[in-house]
Amino acid sequence: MVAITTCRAAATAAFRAVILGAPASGKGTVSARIVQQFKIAHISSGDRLRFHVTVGSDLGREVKQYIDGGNFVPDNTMISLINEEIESVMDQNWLLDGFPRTLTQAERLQRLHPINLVLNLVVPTSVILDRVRSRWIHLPSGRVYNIGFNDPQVPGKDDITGEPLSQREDDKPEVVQKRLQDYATKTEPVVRFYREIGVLKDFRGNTTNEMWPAIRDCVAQHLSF
Ligand code: G5P
Ligand code: MG
Repeated sequence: MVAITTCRAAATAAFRAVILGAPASGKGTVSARIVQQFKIAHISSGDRLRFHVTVGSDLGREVKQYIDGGNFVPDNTMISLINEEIESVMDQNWLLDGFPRTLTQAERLQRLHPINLVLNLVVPTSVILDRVRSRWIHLPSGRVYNIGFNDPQVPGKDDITGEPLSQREDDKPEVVQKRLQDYATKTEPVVRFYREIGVLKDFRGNTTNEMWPAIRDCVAQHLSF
């Protein structure tokens, strides 16, 4: 399957982007490439939440049960966390990953910080189920590996720090099924919301590598405006 899209740049001053896609569709992987190539700020809601869980903050204690069970964290908690994160990078171009994922979150975000580009990753479910089985992450940084796709240099260790890698509680098969169902019922309305506004671009494929050239060109075109 080949990535297809046309990406027309919007006449906007700053890059205010969102990357959408089902669990394990490659949002984090694509975001890392965008950050590396275009030097923009990246805010991953899942990485921020897992960081709070790891350091044992009040927020981390509050959200751990939701994340481990594959349930959405309440909208108000998410909106205030992400709004704070956005405020800290308002002088830069930024990309949100994992937020918004309910219509309430999307509408609130659009009022606070209007989004002008949404990259929508569409990857078949069978591919996603294969990926989560082989995913390993470095919890403190959010760096992500996949056995056979982007292996760590030393098995089980993070490339940068040498610290141990772990598997996510919510990558257990039964939890992944629930996350995929929630995506279909609660996040597909967000896809429709952005499509109606006219800022959404679809990228379809089985691998990140085949989708990447079209995504890269789209971001470059948007940034050059
Ligand atoms: P997250 O962390 O936002 P998800 O479910 O949206 O979780 P996830 O699982 O982080 O998304 P991803 O970022 O889309 O997936 O994908 P990825 O990590 O880049 O890639 C998946 C794997 O595939 C990796 O191992 C990668 O190396 C590999 N891979 C990538 N491309 C390829 C390829 O081409 N080939 C192969 N073979 N492998 C590849 O949210 C987690 C939880 O936090 C809460 C919820 O509880 C949520 O479940 N949460 C929120 N709750 C409410 N509202 C919000 N806005 C929330 N945000 C987070
Ligand atoms: Mg991710």
